[in-house]
Amino acid sequence: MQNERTTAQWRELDAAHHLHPFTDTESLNQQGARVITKADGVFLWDSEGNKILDGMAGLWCVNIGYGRKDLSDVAKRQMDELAYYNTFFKTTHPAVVELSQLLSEVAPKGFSRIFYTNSGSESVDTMIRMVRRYWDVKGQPQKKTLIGRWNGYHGSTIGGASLGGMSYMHEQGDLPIPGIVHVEQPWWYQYGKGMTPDEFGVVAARWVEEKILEVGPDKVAAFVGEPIQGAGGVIIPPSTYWPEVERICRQYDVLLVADEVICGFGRTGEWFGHQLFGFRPDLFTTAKGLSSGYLPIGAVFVGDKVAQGLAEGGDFNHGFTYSGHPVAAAVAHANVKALRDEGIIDRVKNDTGPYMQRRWREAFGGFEHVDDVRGVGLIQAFTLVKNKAKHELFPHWGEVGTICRDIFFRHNLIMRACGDHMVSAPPLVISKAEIDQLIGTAVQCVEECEQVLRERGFV
Ligand code: PXG
Repeated sequence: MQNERTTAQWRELDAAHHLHPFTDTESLNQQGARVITKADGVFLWDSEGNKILDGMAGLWCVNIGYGRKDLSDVAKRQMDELAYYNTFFKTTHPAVVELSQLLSEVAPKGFSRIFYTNSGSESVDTMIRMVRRYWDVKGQPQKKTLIGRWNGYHGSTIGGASLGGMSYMHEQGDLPIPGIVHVEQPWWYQYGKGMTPDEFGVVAARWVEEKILEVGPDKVAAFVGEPIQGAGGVIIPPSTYWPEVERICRQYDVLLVADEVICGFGRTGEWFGHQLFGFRPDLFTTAKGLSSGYLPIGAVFVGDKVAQGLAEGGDFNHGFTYSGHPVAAAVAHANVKALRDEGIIDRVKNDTGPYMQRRWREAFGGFEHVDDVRGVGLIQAFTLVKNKAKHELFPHWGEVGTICRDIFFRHNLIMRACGDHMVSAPPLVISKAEIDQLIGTAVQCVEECEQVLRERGFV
């Protein structure tokens, strides 16, 4: 289809009719969007024939890599057999049953029940309704408040955007909704001055306790966090943080929720990010890597305690037309099975992940304006800073990141700027040679970026 029109025509029609997410429409339309036409493995091609290394796995989701014909074959077979049926009124279908069994096998023990959605945002909104319903059933209907974190990201629906801590989202549309409050993120580099990371981890966890006490433990339903904040710029909490948060949640009878939309399905080298940090959530939300982005599907993994509580309440009046969609479920099943049976997640943990992390630190540790070089598995980042010794950031957060991101783009490497954090999360099937290529190009780009910063008087 893409060959029927020229790039200029695609751009013109896109500008005329397509509203893009998180985009200043006028400025995009002046520039024209980049038209992506095909993909294979870790590479994309645009309509001009450029081959682009996708250092972001799409939007942190194409864990299995592009171009897996076995997944498209499964989709076709399922569409031919049963393209759609719902799971509302006492019906089910083989695709959703098979997927549910497989997910309960790859999940930690005690997560044997799964509720389906179509996206991460819907998973988060589903989770919000579940935890509130849980406390209703338990006879504590006043326990309604959820605690999220500043700079956390939980999606774009009204619930997800409220729970997330992106103030530029809250500013549009009177968010957060009532019953959602935030605590500061566990970002040692910025907030942990004078403390070791481990000391800071405990201090940051105690912010959760302070908020619980401020709201009143009898009113707090849940604390929700990404094991590693993704869209917030790959903020990896110190190892002391999550165990202390878990202890606090147990002490005050507050449900603990991990948002695994980015960390889930192997990104950190574990199946789920909470396993890396050694804590046990009561529920966790997923999407993205569940189907590697081949079709939209999300899932909430409900721990036994909450599943039991919800069951005691009879009907849970929530669900989507496409909850457990057969084609999405069949593709997710094939994807998860391949992640497991082809040893893709094991490789991230034991081989390509450690290789990436070693090379990443060697490559970026020496730059004058790059600091906090960090990562685990195949999620990594560094921060562009004005002064390393003082941990001093640039004054207009995001300005330098955008300059750097545009340089990457020109060099046909996709990395994401989250403010001045430069982040990468490639498909989990990336080879060592491709990691070398990614890092080689990125180093060139950062050299160019530092040069531009000097020329333009930023440093
Ligand atoms: N939770 C987390 C942790 C996420 O990262 C969502 C929920 C929402 O998922 P959906 O499928 O509704 O988008 C996300 C999504 C970025 C970026 O620019 C990150 C996300 C989505 C879009 C862009 O880093 N994460």
